[in-house]
Amino acid sequence: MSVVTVPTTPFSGQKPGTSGLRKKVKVFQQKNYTENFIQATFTAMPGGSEGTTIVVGGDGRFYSPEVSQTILRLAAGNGVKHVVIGQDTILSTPAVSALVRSLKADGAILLTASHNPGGPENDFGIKFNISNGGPAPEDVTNKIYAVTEDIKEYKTVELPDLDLSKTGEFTHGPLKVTIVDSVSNYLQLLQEIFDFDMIKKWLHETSPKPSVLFDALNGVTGPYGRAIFVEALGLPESSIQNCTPLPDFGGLHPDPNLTYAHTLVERVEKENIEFGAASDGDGDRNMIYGKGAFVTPSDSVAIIADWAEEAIPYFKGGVKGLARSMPTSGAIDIVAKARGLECFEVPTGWKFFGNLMDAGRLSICGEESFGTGSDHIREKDGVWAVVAWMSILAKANQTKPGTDINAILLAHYKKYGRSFFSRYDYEEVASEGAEAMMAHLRETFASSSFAGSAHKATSSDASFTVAAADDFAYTDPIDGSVSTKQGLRIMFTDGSRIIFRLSGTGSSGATVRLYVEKYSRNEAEYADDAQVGLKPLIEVALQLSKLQEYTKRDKPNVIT
Ligand code: VG1
Ligand code: CO
Repeated sequence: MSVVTVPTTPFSGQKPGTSGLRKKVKVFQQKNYTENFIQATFTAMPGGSEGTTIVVGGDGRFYSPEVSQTILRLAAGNGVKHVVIGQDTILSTPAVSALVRSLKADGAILLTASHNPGGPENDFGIKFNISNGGPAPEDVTNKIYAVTEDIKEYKTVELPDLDLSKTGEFTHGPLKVTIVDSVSNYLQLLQEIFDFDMIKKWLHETSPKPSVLFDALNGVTGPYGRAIFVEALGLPESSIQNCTPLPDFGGLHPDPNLTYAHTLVERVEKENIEFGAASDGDGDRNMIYGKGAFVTPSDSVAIIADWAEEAIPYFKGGVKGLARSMPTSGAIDIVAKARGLECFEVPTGWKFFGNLMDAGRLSICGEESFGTGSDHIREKDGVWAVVAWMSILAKANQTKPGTDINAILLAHYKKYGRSFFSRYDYEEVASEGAEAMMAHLRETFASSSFAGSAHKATSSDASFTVAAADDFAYTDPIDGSVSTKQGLRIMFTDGSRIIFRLSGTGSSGATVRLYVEKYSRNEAEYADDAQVGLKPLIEVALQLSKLQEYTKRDKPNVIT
């Protein structure tokens, strides 16, 4: 079977965003659209695609079966030697990262739009990961984009569809294809990281037994949830829900937060469930929610970092360093300081953590967007975070039986203070309005009188004085690469912050993200609702940005 060169013409806008190329399914279905992007990925692969081994997986969303076959054909056309692919293409994003690392593969292609809804009318996505198992850094994604801009042909081998439903080794034209079980490699990794026996003791030998509910939101983590919670930890079938991956996620928006994972929240509250958790479409996000206790992701990573050495065998030898994305609250910085660890602040997107991990300077990190993880792989890892929290509870219960999520949170606040944090998302606003608002803020920042100016809330006497304002830029401490325009931030003299960013994961229009943070050492406030404490700051943010005027929106779509 010979390689065929097919002429094509470029499509505009094939620029990977925060986490790959995400567009409506209909956009990917255009003739040659997907082929162009995959060809550009092979062309831009560091070291080239000839003779390589690549991993292919995804969340099983609509259009994945077709694109999997396209990838096999173009991989053959581009001289790839070996493709390792999940059964029915199902592999969570963390499982792909783990496989790349354990097989020492040269890279991976992930078919996912993460937490974005799926189905013929919704989103599809393609993401390239490099040989460390992490998302391609900006120099690679920029190269992919540059290739798509003047692509003239793609290389393919006219192969029939390969049946991906059975595991095993196959010869497919010039390719060796290994179809792997979706779960086993990843499950083995988690069993090496955590003390499953300790968790089992807590689950089965505490009286009364703590109840658990895991919700996969019909995304990719269903089979992982069943293997871990039901089969390995011996929990009843009723402790998992929505655990069959569906191409359209059963119509759900597979994003684990209080808005989209509300059936989990309702069951936890109604059935007095101690430990609830959810993950997103591709399995890299997580939400931890116990009865009356929502753990904000910024607190979650700080608490995991604080407990890691004690509760998780993987970290027994010590934690190397900590990190967070810029908008994430400073709760983890406080833990780092107390423990004498380095702490890094990187731009939004998991790709920025990879170099630090590869250099041995980072063990645990997180993003406010329900992303938590460690250097066991190079992606954030939803199920890992859930098992990390179970480990913390199991450990805490050894010395203090009855410790629940709320108790862990309050103990943490008492020790370190509380960082109140919230994010407002204004989705699908007109791009021009969103850009104009950002331009207005940049102009405001440029004025010499902005630093030092005081801003009063509308509904109270609270007032905030600007200490500094900037457009966040990051220089990677390992390779020196510079990323600019990563979010507009205003720091106030009391340590509070307001940040504005435009999302890089949407598939149409613009999404404005507004992040607010306020730190408190006042014990009387620790149990407060974050929305109440942050209200004055949000009012100031809306005034300063003129958000309502520019976006014509008086309410966010989602508050987290
Ligand atoms: C969002 C989050 C970011 C996260 C990214 C990918 O990006 O804010 O923290 O890394 O999604 O997550 P943005 O540019 O839309 O703000 V996932 O679960 O989509 O891979
Ligand atoms: Co995701």
